[in-house]
Amino acid sequence: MATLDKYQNDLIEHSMAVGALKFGAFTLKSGRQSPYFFNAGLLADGLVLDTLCTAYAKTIADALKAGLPEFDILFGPAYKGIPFAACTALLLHRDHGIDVGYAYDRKEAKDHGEGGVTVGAPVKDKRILILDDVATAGTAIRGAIDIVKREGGKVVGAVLLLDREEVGREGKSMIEEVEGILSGKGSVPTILKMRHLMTWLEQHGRADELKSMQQYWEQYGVKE
Ligand code: OMP
Repeated sequence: MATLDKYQNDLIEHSMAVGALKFGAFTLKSGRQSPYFFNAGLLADGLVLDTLCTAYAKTIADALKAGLPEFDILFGPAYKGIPFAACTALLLHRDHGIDVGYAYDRKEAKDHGEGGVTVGAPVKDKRILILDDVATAGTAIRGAIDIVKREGGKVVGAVLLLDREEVGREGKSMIEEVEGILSGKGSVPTILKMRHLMTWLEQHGRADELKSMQQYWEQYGVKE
């Protein structure tokens, strides 16, 4: 079983308190039937935003020390990524002395005023770290990578809230597939993995939910 650090445990518990992390029966975007679902859109009050963005900032700072390439701008895909990227940029500055810009995309392109698809720090010719929430098969994160590339940015990596540790679109682990199109191993650090949620369930004696998670892992989990 994976060990849980305090910041990871806090994030799981605060996410459950606001109903963002639920155990039950859910149909995913990919059509997979999942025993849990993480709706990051519900991480929407001061306390949980503090917990989340503290965890994002720590994960990024640790990854930089471990070899994640340096970057200029944190890119939070619309809509959910916008407040998360802004607050994380603030905490990187305040708590870690790491100064980066932040940017995000518009869902509808604008053809007047300043125009363009992205808002915030200009991404053209800059090194970009994408900040995303949940990744299952990797479709959403690939979409964000494409947006940044089209705008002339160089995506060096992506930080995730939750890696569901599932098989990706090419039949390998989703993380390996996405690392392969970014800067290689270590370029997609994550705050939580599915195994951390299983540790939490075990520590809280929630045997039935843990069993459903194990069965799901057998079916769609990454085989090590
Ligand atoms: P992929 O695009 O397959 O990686 O799935 C990630 C997306 O699925 C997220 O951006 C969400 O839209 C949604 N999702 C969640 O938000 N939470 C989950 O626990 C699972 C999914 C999902 O549908 O796979």
